[in-house]
Amino acid sequence: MISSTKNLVTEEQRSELDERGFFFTDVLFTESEIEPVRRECQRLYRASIEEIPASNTVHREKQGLRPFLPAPHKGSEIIARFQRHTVFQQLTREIIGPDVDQTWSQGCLKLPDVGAFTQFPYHQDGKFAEIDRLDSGISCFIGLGPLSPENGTLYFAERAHDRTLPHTWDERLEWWSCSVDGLEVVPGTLLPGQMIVYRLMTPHGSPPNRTDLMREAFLITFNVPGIRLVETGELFGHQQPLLRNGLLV
Ligand SMILES: O=C(O)CCC(=O)C(=O)O
Repeated sequence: MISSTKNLVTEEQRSELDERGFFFTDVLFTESEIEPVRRECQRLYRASIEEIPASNTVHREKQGLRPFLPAPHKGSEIIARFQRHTVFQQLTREIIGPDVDQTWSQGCLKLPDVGAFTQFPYHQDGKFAEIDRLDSGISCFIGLGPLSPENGTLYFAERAHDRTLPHTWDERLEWWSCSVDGLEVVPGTLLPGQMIVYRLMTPHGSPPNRTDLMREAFLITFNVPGIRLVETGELFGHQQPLLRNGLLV
């Protein structure tokens, strides 16, 4: 249970975020909070496949195996409510400050693997979207079900979030890829309702799902308001206000 007077982030977790680029939380969401989000991600996943014309078999197959489910709050009131949960308010107030926007979110489902297509090469999110405030944001990778190396959970590379690593484009996986040789990597083994909080430049990637069951996770990113793309100066991401002056908007 989260109390508004006690800090959610311990001194040790704060140091880990600064030094390693990530920290693990306890289980912070109950089963009755996580299960509806899990079911909504499943519904949005099925709907996303139906939206692809039957003639586009390649796209349908890719979306079926390694779905891209951005901005799930737009299609689900339940997820929209979850994204404003007290845990996110308290966490971001303590790490980012009194003014916070939700800048990104996505359902992260991964089907039992075919052809090693369900892996994600190591990358830094700043490579996908170079924004002007890479230093102040955080992402939360949350277990909607159990997450393990076997089912393709995310791994995080330590102590590299203070620099930009060279990336190359992986044509087959359609993803940026960087080397983490020489870095310590840690698997995000999580229980449902537990999460890893990491910096936007923390290198992360995941192996294929080698189990017979779907891997179910959720990703949400927060930052100060008014984040812009460096190249164009355009506002970036969802721009969903969460906190102003420390209070829920
Ligand atoms: O779902 C995954 O395992 C990886 C997702 C990811 O790294 C990303 O979207 O940046």
